[in-house]
Amino acid sequence: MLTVYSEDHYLHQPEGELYAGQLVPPFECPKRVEFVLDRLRETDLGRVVDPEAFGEAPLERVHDRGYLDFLKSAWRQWTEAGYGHQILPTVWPARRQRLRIPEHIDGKVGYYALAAETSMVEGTWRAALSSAEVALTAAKSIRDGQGAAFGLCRPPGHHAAKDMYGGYCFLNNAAIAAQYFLDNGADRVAILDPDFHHGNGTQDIFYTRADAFYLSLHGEPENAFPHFVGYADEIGEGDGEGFNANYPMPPGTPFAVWREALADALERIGRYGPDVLVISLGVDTYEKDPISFFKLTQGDFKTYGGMIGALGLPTLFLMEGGYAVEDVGVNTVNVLLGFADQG
Ligand code: 5XA
Ligand code: ZN
Repeated sequence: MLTVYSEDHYLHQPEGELYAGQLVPPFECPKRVEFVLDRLRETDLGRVVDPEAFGEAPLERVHDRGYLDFLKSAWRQWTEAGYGHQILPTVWPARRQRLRIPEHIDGKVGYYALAAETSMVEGTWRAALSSAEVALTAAKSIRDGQGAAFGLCRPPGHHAAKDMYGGYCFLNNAAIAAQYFLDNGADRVAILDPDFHHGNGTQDIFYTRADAFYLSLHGEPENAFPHFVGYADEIGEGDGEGFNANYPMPPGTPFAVWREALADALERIGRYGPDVLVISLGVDTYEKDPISFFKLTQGDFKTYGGMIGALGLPTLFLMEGGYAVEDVGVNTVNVLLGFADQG
């Protein structure tokens, strides 16, 4: 299986993350990707190649132009205001306030941010753009006939909505890739999101559409980020009704329960009959993950990779979360190996 990877992710290294009342070293860090690369090489899964340039046109297919301009210029505006270190939101449009985009960078950051744990630095835009190009290059290889590919994306993407960043995400790599398939010959795409967190951004982007079926297995919003979305009764709207499926699960969920949800999701994907499947591959469902509460073991990742492979669909895997850093490589590659064994 081909892997696409860019060193540009090193440009995004915020100083700290707001977590549990303090600034801590970011959970979402370059080491995660280093462990995945090491494991890919150890297991000889396939070639690792650089991404191609795609420019901004594929991003504009799923994100607002004003949002993209904000991401591109945020660091300049931040430093022109006399600020430094890293961009952090401090104010939001709260209930009964106006949804107008303010002039001051503090207001703009609050307008476009959905959470405060996600800092931006000077290289964030370049890293996010390269991450999207990693996804697009892997998608292109599938469009050109490969059965599967892996985009080792960093930063991740599934929380990024049309016009919001947060949850460590800036550009929605899975949505950009799914739209790329639709713009290049596919009639229907399914996006399966087994990351521990609900992919609010992907849901947001495709919620009223029938050409992309989004299915997410995640920690229930009562107890897990992003907290205000991801309930089972969110089934899509308008033309999209019936093409959004959420499987929220409680703290302590073991693989035996989780795999039932996955089996149901896979069955629905099979009935939908997509031309291609995009997987938001987060491995923060792992029992040792420091910010999550499911109980999957290392072997479970291989098992569920095999379940996905049994569908027999062209499949694009894109890296999302996973923070038990030293085990992220084994867990991620286990999914790919399980898939390849079945494929
Ligand atoms: O999939 N999303 C993540 O792993 C990010 C969660 C951020 C929680 N503050
Ligand atoms: Zn996650």
